[in-house]
Order: sequence, then structure tokens, then C-alpha cells
Amino acid sequence: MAAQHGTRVMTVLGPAGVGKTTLVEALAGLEGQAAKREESGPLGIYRFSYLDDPWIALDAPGAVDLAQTALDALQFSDIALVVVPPDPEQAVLAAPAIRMVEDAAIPAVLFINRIRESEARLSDLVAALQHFSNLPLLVRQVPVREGDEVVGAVDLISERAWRYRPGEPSALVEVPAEVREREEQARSELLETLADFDDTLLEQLIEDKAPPSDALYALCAKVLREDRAFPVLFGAAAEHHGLNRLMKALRHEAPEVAETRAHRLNEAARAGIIHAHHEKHLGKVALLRALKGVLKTGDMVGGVKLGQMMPVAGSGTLAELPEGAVAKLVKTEALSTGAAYDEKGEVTLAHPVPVLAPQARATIHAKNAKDEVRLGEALQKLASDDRSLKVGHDEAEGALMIEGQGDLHFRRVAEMLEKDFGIGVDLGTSRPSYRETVARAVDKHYRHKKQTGGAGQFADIKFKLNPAPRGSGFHFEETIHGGAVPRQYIPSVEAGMKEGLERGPLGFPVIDVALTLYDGQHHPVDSSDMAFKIAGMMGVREAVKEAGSVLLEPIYEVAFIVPDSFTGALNPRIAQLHGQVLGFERDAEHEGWEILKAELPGRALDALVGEIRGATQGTGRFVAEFDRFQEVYGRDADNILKEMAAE
Ligand SMILES: Nc1nc2c(ncn2[C@@H]2O[C@H](COP(=O)(O)OP(=O)(O)O)[C@@H](O)[C@H]2O)c(=O)[nH]1
Ligand SMILES: [Mg+2]
Repeated sequence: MAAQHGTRVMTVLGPAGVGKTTLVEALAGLEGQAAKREESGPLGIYRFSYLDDPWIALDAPGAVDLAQTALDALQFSDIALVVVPPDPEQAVLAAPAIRMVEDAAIPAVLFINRIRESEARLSDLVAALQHFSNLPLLVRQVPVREGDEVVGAVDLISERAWRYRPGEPSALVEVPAEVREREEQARSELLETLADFDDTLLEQLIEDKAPPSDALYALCAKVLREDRAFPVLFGAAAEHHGLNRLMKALRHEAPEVAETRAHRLNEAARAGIIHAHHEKHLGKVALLRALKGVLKTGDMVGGVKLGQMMPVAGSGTLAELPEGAVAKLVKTEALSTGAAYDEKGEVTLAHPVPVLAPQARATIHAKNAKDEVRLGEALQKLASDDRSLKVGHDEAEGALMIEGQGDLHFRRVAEMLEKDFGIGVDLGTSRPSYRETVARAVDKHYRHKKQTGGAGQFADIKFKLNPAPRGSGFHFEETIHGGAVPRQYIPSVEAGMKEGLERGPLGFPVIDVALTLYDGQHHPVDSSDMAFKIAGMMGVREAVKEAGSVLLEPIYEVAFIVPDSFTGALNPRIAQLHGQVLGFERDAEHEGWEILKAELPGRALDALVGEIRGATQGTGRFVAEFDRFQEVYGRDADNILKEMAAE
């Protein structure tokens, strides 16, 4: 049989431990062949065929810390397979995957795994999943039970029943009498939902005519591909139950790359980078998908000539890559994860997957000081492969800082630096940036005078130091008359004052002060730019001390994005972290989610990732944005200063 379809790509996603890897292995081996598999970072890549159709399956990591890899895999896939646990109580664990699928606007099939042991009613589980889904769920099968066990399934469109057999394809059997009533009920629900999308079917239902199966299958395929409903199938990956049914559904219903390109990407896109990672001797290894036409070595993609392409989970090189297929590409520094390219450059995507906001920060030092520069470069490379990793600078420590998704993410970064770049690193705690300001106004007279041997130094200034409103930063003006401080020296006074404010008595930059230079004296020989700069610097330092320092801490506006059942659990934790809840609302873009807004001090940020994951079984996330600096007084201020001093 010749292949009827080009290579299609599916991403398999869902919570950790739900059975994704087991499922992909089983699907890839359905026809008896050994699974061809390799890895790109945390992404498992499988190449296999089913009924002669070529497939690539991407086994996305379930860990929340690595969620960007799952999102990136979705970007250039044709279809998503969301694996869900068979317990309604645990349906919420699948909510982040459903959310990702909705963000990527990708057609998705929900697969309920471990159905054999499931005692829950399918309808309860579907209701729990529906709570987290924007699109209607199309239940396509009902289980056949014997005692506590699910031993088979009835397909609701063909109305045929299958009995699972250990180690063999399921057997076609009569629909058991005790299932018939449930089957009919579920079938009419399925047809009613489908009729919302199709007038012909609606008429048939009204006129009580039996719609033909092939028309129903075609309608299912259409609503899936148009991203208007999620079909629900079930089975047991470990026992290979329900897997042929699943693969056949995917075979008939998953879109081809041309449709993916047109609907979700960009008609001009020639190739997309699914994922990339670094290897010690190869440099960057990118997983590239041909999105439009055949790609050959030497073709232009994103303004660079395509180098050697290698098959996924194979050996040798590929002379050409058919449309839809996936290959590995080495030394492709110019091409980045998540991006699509035409001949000349990057193209915009109709539905780009989100880039995850940082959930945690850490300082990072090379174990060997001479690696510090290479460390910066290596981190930049890792960040170009992984968009959820950001490289910055920690103000308090004067060190490199990474922002990412949590401890697991950071440990992986450290491992890759060691293994692929030969740089050993230590991770540390990144601290919030504090500021200070002045409590009172001060009128200050400062004279800088030095007489050592030859030319002396002389500068004399009078100025007012005033507290200024929050957010105003540094403000300088002068009201000098009659050249008491000659014009040319005034900028030096200002520069000196700025420098003097870089570190206040508490050890932090001094902000929100207004300075007015109103008088002074100079000397025709001994005055100089330098003398006035020193006067400005020393003068302002003394003035700040006299005015009294007030500690300012950074305040962040934090949006917590959580399944709605967890909003209540989050509230007390925010209070414990010295935060203030501002309110919450439904997430307008995702059914079943809420967005809770709060203000939290910078010192709470490090604890946030643990708190939100603890309160939401790992499903919640947050986006923190710096808002302002705010005064801290009393014991709070003392504690912060004590802690900073201790470190
Ligand atoms: N009983 C049963 N166990 C399963 C099934 N699918 C997966 N498992 C087991 O669940 C565990 C986690 O599976 P795995 O595929 O690694 O989950 P992943 O983290 O989603 O990739 C493994 O011990 C599997 O053997 C299933 O259908 N039935
Ligand atoms: Mg796995």
C-alpha cells in the first residue's frame, strides 16, 4: 500500500507519569517494528509508520519546569495527543496541557489512559475535563466493563464493539446487551454536539433519519481540524488497549502539514525549528521540519544555506527532506527554537505559542573564574535553544543571573553547561534589588579644600536635598547667580552628586531625591572640574546621612493563573508572604481558569514558585512584573537589613 499521507507530526503531552512515554513507545511499535527513537534535550522523538503512513511523535516532558519544550513541540505539530488520567479527581492535572493546546490553537485528541483499572464513570471524567476545555468534548467511545475492569469499547459512530485481548489486536464482538442503553445515550449526545456544526446532520436528527457512518466520521475529522471540538478516546498504553483505534482516528483525522501551515503558521514558512540543543562536538543540533515543499541541502532557509540533514533516529545523511518530514541539522547557530523561516528570514506565525514567564531566578558562577566569559556566551546559546530561559545580571551580587522555570530547569542548565560546554558552575540565590531614599530635607554647605605642594583643590557648594515623590528618581537643578559657582563647573557638581548617590548609608542606591544647587564659592587657580565633582559627591553623601535613610523595597504586581478550584488555597499563602490580594477574575481565554492579582514584595519572589505549585498541584503559574519601590519601616526593614548583612 502506498502512503496516503505525508509525514505528520503529533505532540504527546500531559502530566508527568500519566503514561505518555509508554503510549508513544506502544504507538511506534504497533506494527511490530522496534521504535526508532532519539532525544533532543528533554524531548523524545519517535519515527514510525502506521498503515504505511509516516509519523513523527514528539514525547513532550510532563515536568512543569520543562513546559516550554512541550509548547515549542506543539508549534510545528499537526495534532496534539493529550494523555489524561482516568480519575475525575485528577482531571485538573491535565488542565495545563489543555491550556497549552488552546494557546497553540492546535487540533487535539484527548486520550484517557489506564482505562482498564478505572472505576469512575466515563461521563464524570468527561465532565471534569470539559470544565477545563474551551471546546466541546466529543466522546467517541463508551467502555465495556466486566466486574471492575474495562475489557473493551464500543465505537459510537460505527456502533461496533471491540474486546481487548492481551498482546493481540482487539477482537470485533457483538455490542453487549448491558452496554446498549448507555451506548445509545452517549451516541445521541455525540450526534447532538456534532449537529451544532452541520445543518445536514441537524435535519437528519430532526427527521429521525439515521446518518451514514462515513458522513459522521468526515464531520468528526472536519471539526477536529477546524479546532472546534476535542475528540475523546480511551485505552491502556501499557496493555496496548485501544491503540489501533486511536491510530486509525489520527490517521483519518489529523491534518497534513499544508493545512497546519495555512491555519496556524504562515503560508510563506518553509521550515520551522521544533527544538534545538547543543552537543559538545557538534555545536547546535536543530530539529527542523520542512513546512512547504521539499528541502535539499544547499537550499536557503532563513538567509542561510541548509547544511547536511540527518534522519531522526537513523544514520547517514538525507539528500532531501519531503514536505512535512523532520530532520536534524547541525551547526545551525542562526536558526532558533520556535521560529519559522522562509528563504530570507524569519516569518511571523498566525498562532505563536506563548513564551513562559520566569518562575524562578538564580545567580550562576563559573567554578573556575577564568570560565566566567565563556559562561556568559554558553548561557546565551542555551537561551536561544530554550526561550523560557533568560540570562541577566544580578544587581546585588554583581553576578550572572538566570531566570527560568524552577530548580529542575536550573539543574538541567548546570548539567548542560558541564556536559556540553565543559563549564562547571555553582548556583546561588538571587536577591531582590533594594533602594533607599531620604527621610527629611537638608540644607547643606560643603567645602572641598586641599593644599598639597603645588596646585591646590578648592570647591565650595551650598545645596538643598529634598525627598521627592516615588518614581521620580534623581532630579537636579541650580539657581546660581553671579557666577558663585562658575557655569562650567555645574555639570561636575551634578555628576559628583549622582556618583555620591550610587551607594547610600544602608548600602543601596539612593533614589527619589531632588537637589538644588543655590550658592557656592570658587578659587581662580585651585578650582577645577575634579574639585567640584568631589564636593558634589562628598557633600551629597553627608547630606543623605544627615537627612536619614529610608529603605525602599521593590513591589511586584503578580498575576497568578490557576485552575479555579485552587484560588481559595492561594489566598492565605499570599498573605503569609506579605502580599496583598487585589482581586480575581475568570480567565477570559481559558475555561476553568482564574487570574488572581496581588502585590508582593521582592523578598517573596523566591518562595512564589514553591507556594503556587504547592497550592495548585503544580498546575498554576504566575507572571510577576516590577511595579514600584515602596518604603519599609520598623522590624520589616531591620530584618531585611540583617539578612542582607548576613550574606
Ligand atoms: N497499568 C497501567 N500502567 C501504565 C499505563 N500506561 C503507563 N503506565 C505506567 O505508568 C508509569 C508512567 O508511565 P510513563 O509512560 O513513563 O509516563 P509519562 O511520564 O507520562 O511518560 C509507568 O510505570 C508505566 O508503565 C497503562 O495503560 N496501564
Ligand atoms: Mg515520559
